[in-house]
Amino acid sequence: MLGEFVLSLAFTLVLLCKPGIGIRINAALPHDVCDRHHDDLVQHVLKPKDDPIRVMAEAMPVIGSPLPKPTTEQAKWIAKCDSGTDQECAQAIDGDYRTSWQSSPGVKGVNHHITIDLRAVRNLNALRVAPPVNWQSGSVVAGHQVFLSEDGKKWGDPVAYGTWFEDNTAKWAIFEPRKAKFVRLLATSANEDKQSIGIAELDIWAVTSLPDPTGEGKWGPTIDFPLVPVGAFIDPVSGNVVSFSSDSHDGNGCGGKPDTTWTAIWDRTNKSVSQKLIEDTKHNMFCPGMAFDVNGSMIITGGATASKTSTFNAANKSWNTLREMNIPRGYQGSTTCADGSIFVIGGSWSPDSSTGGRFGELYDPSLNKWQRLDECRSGLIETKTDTHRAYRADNHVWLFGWKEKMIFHAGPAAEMHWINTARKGAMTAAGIREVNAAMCGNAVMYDAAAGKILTAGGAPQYEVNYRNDYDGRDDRNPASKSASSNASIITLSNVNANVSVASAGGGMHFPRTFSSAVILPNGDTFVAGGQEVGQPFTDDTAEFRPEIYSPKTDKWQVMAKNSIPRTYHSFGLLLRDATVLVGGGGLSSLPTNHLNAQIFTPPYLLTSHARPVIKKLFTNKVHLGATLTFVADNAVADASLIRYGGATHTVNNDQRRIKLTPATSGNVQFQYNVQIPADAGIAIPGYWMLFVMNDAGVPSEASTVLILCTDCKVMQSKAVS
Ligand SMILES: *[C@@H]1O[C@H](CO)[C@@H](O)[C@H](O)[C@H]1NC(C)=O
Ligand SMILES: *[C@@H]1O[C@H](CO)[C@@H](O)[C@H](O)[C@H]1NC(C)=O
Ligand SMILES: *[C@@H]1O[C@H](CO)[C@@H](O)[C@H](O)[C@H]1NC(C)=O
Ligand SMILES: *[C@@H]1O[C@H](CO)[C@@H](O)[C@H](O)[C@H]1NC(C)=O
Ligand SMILES: *[C@@H]1O[C@H](CO)[C@@H](O)[C@H](O)[C@H]1NC(C)=O
Ligand SMILES: [Cu+2]
Repeated sequence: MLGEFVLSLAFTLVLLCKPGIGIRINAALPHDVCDRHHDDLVQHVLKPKDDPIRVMAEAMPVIGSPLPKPTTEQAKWIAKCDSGTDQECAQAIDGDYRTSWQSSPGVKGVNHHITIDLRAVRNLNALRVAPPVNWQSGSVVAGHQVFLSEDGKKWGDPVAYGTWFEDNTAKWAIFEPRKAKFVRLLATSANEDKQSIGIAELDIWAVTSLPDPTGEGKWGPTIDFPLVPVGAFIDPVSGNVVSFSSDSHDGNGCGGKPDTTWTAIWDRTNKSVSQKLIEDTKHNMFCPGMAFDVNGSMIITGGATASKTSTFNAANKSWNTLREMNIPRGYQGSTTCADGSIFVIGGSWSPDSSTGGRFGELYDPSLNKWQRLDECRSGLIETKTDTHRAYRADNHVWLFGWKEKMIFHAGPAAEMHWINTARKGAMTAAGIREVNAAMCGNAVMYDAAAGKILTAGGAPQYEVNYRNDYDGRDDRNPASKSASSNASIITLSNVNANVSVASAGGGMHFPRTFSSAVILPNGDTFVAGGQEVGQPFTDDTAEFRPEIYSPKTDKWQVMAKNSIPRTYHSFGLLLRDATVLVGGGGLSSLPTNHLNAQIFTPPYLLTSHARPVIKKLFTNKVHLGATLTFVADNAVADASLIRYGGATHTVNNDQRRIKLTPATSGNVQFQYNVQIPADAGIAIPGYWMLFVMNDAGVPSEASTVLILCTDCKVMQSKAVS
C-alpha cells in the first residue's frame, strides 16, 4: 500500500518533470500540486491522525522503531536541559506534540542542549526532533550535534551532526546502531543573542540487536545536510565538501524561485554545514554534468536549466556564470581534457528528447567559449537496450581525457570509442566492453599510467518501470529488471586501437545500479549503495553492503553494511583524510529523500599501525614530468595522486589515480622523490591529492598538489602564480 502510493507519486513526478517541459522544470509544476503532494504525505503516509506534527518528505530509518516512553517512575525517561526546570524540559519527551520545551533566550556563543536519560541501555539508531506547533523562524534547531553515552559521562564524538533545513517539519538524525543509555542534542546554530529554541517532542529509535559485525571498515558519523545532496565535490583549496540539490532542498520541480540552486557546504574542521541559495547564476543545477578545470574551478553544465554553465571558484568561493552550451542538456557526461578544455556529450531533455542528437561540445576556459564537435555524434554512444530510447540512452557517459587530444568513451553503452577532440570529435570504435549496457553503473580510472579503468554494476536500462508515455505503449521491460554485478577491467594501450577487457574478480558479490565508486589511495576501489532493481525515487531492493575491489588480488571483498539507502541521486567522494563520504538519494518530495551523508572508514585506517604524515612538501605546484619531493615522519613504501573530482548520478569522471614510486632523496631521513608523469593525458592538470602509505598500507592524510600544464593555452592564460 505504502509502496504503491510511493510508486504512483514517483511516477507522477517523473511524468511532470519530463522532457519537453524542458528547460524550466518547475515552471510546469504548479505549486498547488507540490503542496498537495506534501499534504498527502503528511495525511496518509507518515502522520498518525491525531498528531499535529508536520513531517517533511524525508526518509525514516529503514531499521528499528521508536522506543515507547515509559510512564512508571522507575522507568520514566529523565530530561535535563540548559535552561528551564526539569518539568519544562520534560515537555520534550512527554509524548504530547502540543507541549514543548522552550529554552530561555540564548547567550551568544553558548549552545542550547538537552540530554535524555533512557534509564536503560538500548541500541539506538535515530533521533527525531519535532518543532513546536507554533513554529517561529529562528526558534527551531537547525545546526546540531547528537551525542550518545553509556554512562552519561563519556560522550566522545557526535554520531550525527550538521544542519537541518529551518522550517516547521520534524527532523531526523539517523546513525548506525550503537549502545547507549543517554542521548544529547546540542543546538549549535541557535546560539546568537536572544534566540530561544523549542522542541515539541524528541523520539528515539532503537533496534533490538546490534547488526552482525562481520564485514570490514566502519560507518559513521552521519552528516545532516539541509538539502538532499545530489551532487558534491571537494573545494580543493579548503577541503570542504560543496553539495547541491535543485531549486528546492527536498524536491525537484516543487521549489521556490526558478533557475536557482540550493547549495550546502560541509566544513569538516569545525563540524558545521552552512547553506546558501545560489540565485545570481540563474542556473538550476539539478542533474548536470560536472568537471574540475585545471585551475580548481568546478564547471557545472546544464541540468534543469539546460543550457547554462556555472562555475564554483575555489579561490574566492563564488559561483559565476560561464558561456552557455550550444546544445541544452541534462544528465550528460562531462570530463576535463589534457589541454584543460571541458568536454560534454549526451544528456536528456533537449534539443529533442525523442531523437537525441546531443553531439559533443568542447569548452575552452581561456576563451569562455563552447565549440560544437560535429563529428562527435551522440548516436554512437547510446545504449541499445533502453526502452526509454533516446531520452535515457545517452545519459551519464563514462569519459576519460587521454593522450594525443583523445577522450576515451568507456560506457555505459556496451560499445566503447575514442573521441578525437582535435578532429571535430571524430569517433573510432574501441571494442565491446560486455554484452549489455551498464547504465548508471560506475567507471573509474584507478591506475592512469597503466591505462586501467574498472567498471562495475549498472543495468541494461535506466529505470525498470518506464513506460513510453509519448506513444502510449507499455514498454516496461521485465526481462531487464535486474542490475548487473558484472565488473570489468579495461586496459587502454594505443589510441584508436581496440582496448582489452577482462573480468574484474569475476564480478561484484551483489548486483547494483545507482551505486557510487570511489578510488582509494592504495589503488583499491570502494563501491557502495545502489539497488538491485533500478527505479529512481524508490529504495526498494537497496544494497547496504559495500565492497572493495583490489587489483592486487583481483578480488571483491564485502565491507560492513550501513543502514541508510543510497540509491538514485546519491554520491560518493574520497575525502582528504582517506575516508569516504557517501550521501544523498532522492530529491523527489517523497519519503525516500536522504538529507544526509555518512563517512565510511576503510579497513586500512582501522589497524594498529600509526598513519604516516607528510611533514613537508617542497612545492605544491608541480610541472608535468617534474620530481616532487616530500618529507614524511616515517618510512614510506608507496604513494599516489588522486585527482579531485565531482560526483553526481553515479558518475565521477574526473577522479583518477596515478601510482607513484617513492625513492629516497638525498641523505635526509624519510625524504622521498616521486616522479609526476610527463603526459598531460595521464596527469590531467589541476588539483590532486597526494597520499603516502607505509609498508602496512596505511595512508597519510592528503596534501594538495596542483599539476601545472606547461603547454596548454588554458593554463597559460589562467596561470596560477
Ligand atoms: C565553520 O567554518 C565556516 C567556514 O568554512 C564558517 O562559515 C562557519 O561559520 C563556521 N561555523 C562554526 C560553527 O564555527
Ligand atoms: C571570483 O573570481 C572569479 C574569477 O577570477 C571572478 O570572475 C569573480 O568575479 C570573483 N568573485 C568574487 C565575488 O570575488
Ligand atoms: C575492434 O572492435 C570493433 C567493435 O568495436 C570490432 O568491430 C573490430 O573487429 C575490433 N577490431 C579488432 C582488430 O579486434
Ligand atoms: C554479465 O555478463 C555476462 C557475461 O558476459 C552476460 O551474459 C550478462 O548478461 C551480464 N549481465 C548483465 C545484467 O548485463
Ligand atoms: C585560478 O586562476 C586565477 C588566475 O586567473 C587565480 O587568480 C586563482 O587563484 C586560480 N584559482 C585557484 C583555485 O587556483
Ligand atoms: Cu537526476
